[in-house]
Amino acid sequence: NKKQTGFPEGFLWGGATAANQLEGAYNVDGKGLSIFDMVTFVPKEQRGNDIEMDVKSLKELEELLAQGDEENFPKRRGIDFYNRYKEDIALFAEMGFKTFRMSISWARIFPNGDDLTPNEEGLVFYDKVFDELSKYGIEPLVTLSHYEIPLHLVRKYNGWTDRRLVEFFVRYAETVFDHYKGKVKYWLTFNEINISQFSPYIGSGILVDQVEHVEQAVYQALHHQFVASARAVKLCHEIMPEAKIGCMLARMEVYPETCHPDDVLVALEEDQKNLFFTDVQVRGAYPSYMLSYFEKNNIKIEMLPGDEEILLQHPVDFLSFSYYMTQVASGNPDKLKQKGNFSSGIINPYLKSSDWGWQIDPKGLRITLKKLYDRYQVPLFIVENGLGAYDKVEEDGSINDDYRIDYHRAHIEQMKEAINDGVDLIGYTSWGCIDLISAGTSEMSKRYGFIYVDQDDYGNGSLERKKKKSFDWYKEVIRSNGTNL
Ligand code: P53
Repeated sequence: NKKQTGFPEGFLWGGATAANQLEGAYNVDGKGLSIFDMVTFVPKEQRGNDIEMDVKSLKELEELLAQGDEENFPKRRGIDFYNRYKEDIALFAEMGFKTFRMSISWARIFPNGDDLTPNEEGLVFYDKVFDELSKYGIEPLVTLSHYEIPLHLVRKYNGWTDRRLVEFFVRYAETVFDHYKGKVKYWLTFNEINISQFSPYIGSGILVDQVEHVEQAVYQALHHQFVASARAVKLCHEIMPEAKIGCMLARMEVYPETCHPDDVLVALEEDQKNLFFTDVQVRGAYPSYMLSYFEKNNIKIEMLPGDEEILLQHPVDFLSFSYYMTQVASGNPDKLKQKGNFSSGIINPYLKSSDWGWQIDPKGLRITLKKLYDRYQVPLFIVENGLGAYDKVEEDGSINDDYRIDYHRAHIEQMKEAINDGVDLIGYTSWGCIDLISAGTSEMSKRYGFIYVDQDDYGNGSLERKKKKSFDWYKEVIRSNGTNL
């Protein structure tokens, strides 16, 4: 009954990225197109919301395909990690990273998604990356699917609405488990599996004009992902008994706007809509509140015999999540129509916002850690957290990102409190440890890194890497295992 005080020995400090946001080389060495290769940069003035990433119709998709240039599609160029991974990994090693979160681009391994055999050149690329990480003793943490559905699966099957995607994904998972066993010990199945609730295209490869009832299609697609994820968990354990595999949730902690019971009830229900995913993936079954929601909203999930067993028998080993902000809910429906913080219409008056309107809430991280641990009692892993901000390069070349240091310090302090309160937290990988293309807006100027990358929103720049002030700060955090903040 020994109680943990402060960060445990072996805590997995590091940084997080995704293939589609940093690799570039989108059509090189046999890689197929993936969903994010089709998303264009929209300047701030023309953007409706803070996430603008869905392709909504087949017609739109065909028009984008016909454009065929790189300029408007920042995710196609990324930050050229494909060619610069050695230099970048050396910088991560200099910061003392214990772990590096990255994703394998599904379309590099199976260019169409439904191919029968993998693309060897794709496999070779990640071998080189894992070998480079291993030189420095950095453990890779690998996401199998981070918004990187092969585009062919969208055009031919309308994404995850089609049950056949389960087999394609399982083939992909088995291929990479077999190939990289011994090199990768930590795996995640689907990044932010709940994102389909906001973005059917990015989360599930669904073109909404191709379906009659969007919510029905989304939850059916999610069922297929749950089954695919559980089968990947099973395979992972069979092929690599020493490996650990987790789920990944974009955690949306929801506060009631007031203590009015109507507000509290709506906040609870919003929270359930978010925790539904981990209820399935950690507890292994659909929760009754969701079955009731399906009934009320005329959603019918088609399950095959054996689906419920596979979910129950193969829950994940740990729960990972991204944490950027909290939400506010109200029982008054009019309030939700206002434009406010991310998905909800209401701004929390007690919190400051980032330049993108994401409300900064370090204590909310502690609340969420405690809530998740109470509910699930499995190890937790924060695999994304960070501040998207404009950075300024001074005349002497320095980048003084004290705001970023303050953000991470405040969150890490709350993580420490949560550990002291008894939460089993195994790691922290800060998002975009090197500047990369924004998922939501395809901007380069929304920067998260400890390492600056010289490139603008239009792809101009030398791609030179520079250490920001936060680089040395984070290095000391890791060296002191979270003691010197
Ligand atoms: P960007 C929305 C809300 C919370 C997390 O996002 C989100 C999104 C999508 O924008 O995505 C995660 O780049 C995602 C990363 C992404 C990161 O948050 O829009 O897993 O791929 O880059 C930050 O600022």
